[in-house]
Amino acid sequence: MRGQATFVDDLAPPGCLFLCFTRSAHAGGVITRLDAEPARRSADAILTLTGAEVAALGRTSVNPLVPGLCAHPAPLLAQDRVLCLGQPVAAVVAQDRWTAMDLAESIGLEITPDLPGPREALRQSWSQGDVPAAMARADHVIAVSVQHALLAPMALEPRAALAHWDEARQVLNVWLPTQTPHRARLDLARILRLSPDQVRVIAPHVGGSFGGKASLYPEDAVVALAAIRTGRPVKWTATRSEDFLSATAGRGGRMSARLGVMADGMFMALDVEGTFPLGGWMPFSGAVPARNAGRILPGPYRIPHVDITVSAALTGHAPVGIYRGAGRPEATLLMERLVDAAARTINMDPVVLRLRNVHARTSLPSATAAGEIIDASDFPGLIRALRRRAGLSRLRREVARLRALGRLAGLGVALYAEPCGQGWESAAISLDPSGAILVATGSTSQGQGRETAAAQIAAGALGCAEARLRVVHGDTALTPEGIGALASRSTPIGGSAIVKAARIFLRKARALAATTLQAEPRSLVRNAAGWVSRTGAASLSWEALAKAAHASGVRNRGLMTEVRYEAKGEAWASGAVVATVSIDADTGVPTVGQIVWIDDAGVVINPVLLKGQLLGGLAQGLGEALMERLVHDPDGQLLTGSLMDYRVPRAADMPPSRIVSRSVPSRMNLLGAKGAGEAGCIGIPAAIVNAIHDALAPAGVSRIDMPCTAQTIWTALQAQARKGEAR
Ligand code: SMO
Repeated sequence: MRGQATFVDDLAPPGCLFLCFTRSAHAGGVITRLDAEPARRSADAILTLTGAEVAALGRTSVNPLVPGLCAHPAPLLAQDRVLCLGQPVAAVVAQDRWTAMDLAESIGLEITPDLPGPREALRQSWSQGDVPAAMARADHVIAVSVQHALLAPMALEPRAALAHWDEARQVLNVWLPTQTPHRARLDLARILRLSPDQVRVIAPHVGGSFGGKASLYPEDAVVALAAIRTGRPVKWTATRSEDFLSATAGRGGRMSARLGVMADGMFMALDVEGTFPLGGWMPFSGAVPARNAGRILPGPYRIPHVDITVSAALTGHAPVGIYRGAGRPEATLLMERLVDAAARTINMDPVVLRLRNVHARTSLPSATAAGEIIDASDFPGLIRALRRRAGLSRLRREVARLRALGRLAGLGVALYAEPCGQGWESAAISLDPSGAILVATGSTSQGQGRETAAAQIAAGALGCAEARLRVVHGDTALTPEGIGALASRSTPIGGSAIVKAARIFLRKARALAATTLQAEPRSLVRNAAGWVSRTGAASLSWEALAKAAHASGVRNRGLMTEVRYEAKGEAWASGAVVATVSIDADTGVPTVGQIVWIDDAGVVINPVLLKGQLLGGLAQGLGEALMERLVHDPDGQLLTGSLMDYRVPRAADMPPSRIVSRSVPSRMNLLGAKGAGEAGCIGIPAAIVNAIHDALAPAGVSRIDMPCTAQTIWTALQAQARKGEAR
């Protein structure tokens, strides 16, 4: 940790101006007065923009992922009415951020509140078999309903944008902390009516994203427009409060399900209804959480009859987008709550019940009832490993001991299956004149160490030292058009693209080396320095090959290799988690005793980076389970607009945890890798919440929604105690 990273806010080009937004203080309504004159008249305001100035420009974009989806993109600034709390209504550019803030506050804004109520924008269903008949045949029908809190993705670095119009070249340069620079470039070009060639997006060091920086924000485009209009560099950095108010949130869905179970524990039928909030407009990936929550059910379990429906509706708060896990935590928590509730009903060990219903290792890859193909995975192996490695029976004895002492203690198990790494990614490899090998990836780094993993993957595939490699990423001018870092896809897909490019590059390099050495291509082998003939008589270093290639005058003499790699299918990561919890009966304070987690991320590239990803996800999963919640009052006002009110986990909150890798290689990509970044947010909350329900079951409490705070638990305990007294 050296403090030497350069984030967007650290960039301060000469003459840089600052932009601030005037935002809606209402969760919806009609703009009855917008008076920007105080700012326009001020000598300090270099530019003032309102909805009128941007009306003719484009809007943000929405991925039409779900058939029949009704897209609600955002205008750059509110037009006539505000769509949600925090929506930007006007922008002012000044010499410095404090002046810009004062000027933004000087703008007169009156809104007649009008909260339209939820309006459905998408709906999707998956169906197989005959659910009503199977439910009728089932010995038990278990019902579970889960309400997810709305969460803040909470990257350490808030949103920011810096833009500069290069008048001489007629190019717009935009520095954005983004997960998807190429998509941002295309969006900006379309919105601002420029050709994509005229836009360059650069993501410098990014201080975490977690889905919150996956889609272009209207603010980003306003900053770019201001740069074009002023001819000066213009920067905006969101305050933490601004991010709470107007950056995309995550989760917030309600999942209700019925599971039909036979007396011997076999799952027969699953019936699910999920409803998700969208906020006031839809970011690019707005449909993803609802769609993922539906399509990955029933997760690791074989269930012959399923009916799954998810829908999402516009609401009056900040837009909801993907957040670490994006629908998978919702599907997983639902299934794992159902399985535990079923185990309680039929009085069976929840671990045995899981073993009875999971897909067998030998039957995978295969299709789920929802029509998705689960990658090679070993669910029974994960459960057995959990039993062994976690010492499940020892943990259970400990819980029993605490219960015998009259304490509230519980143990929760969760199993998850997590599709990740779908679609394509790009990579380009070239040899520069010095003999260095440039590896450009369409994927980007958000601080999770992509550069390191990419270098390792390239060095392995090229058979050369990492010192020879230079990894280029996050700059649309220097990397081939790509997707970016999201959906746990960077290693499985982005990494495989590098492998594919490396194979082609090596073939071309071998041919060129053979020509240069006047040898047969097949007589050459690679070593760390370059190429050498099998007899050892002739050799050509990468430096010499670079000279030969560049002397020819043709760019790299054809060595430059650019590929798009498309995965065969989705890599499904999976895992099993056990958590123990004790609860203080007087205060409701829950304490996680320990977590043991067996994770299958497929072939592991870098164990240190993997551990970082898993631990980070564990922390955010813990926050979701126990602490985090964005709260709005009935008028739609945000009550948790700062870190004083929105509780994120801190180092001291981390429970003792053990993470064990147990890899089954993916069959879906060249590396055999699966995703890892989101796993912690998927498996950890389900295990903790199951442990809390296990602890509270003896007290008669059967439903606690996340975050399972002391207050929520205490209130539920009190309600049960009153019920007991009434009897
Ligand atoms: S929630 Mo992620 O950045 O796909």
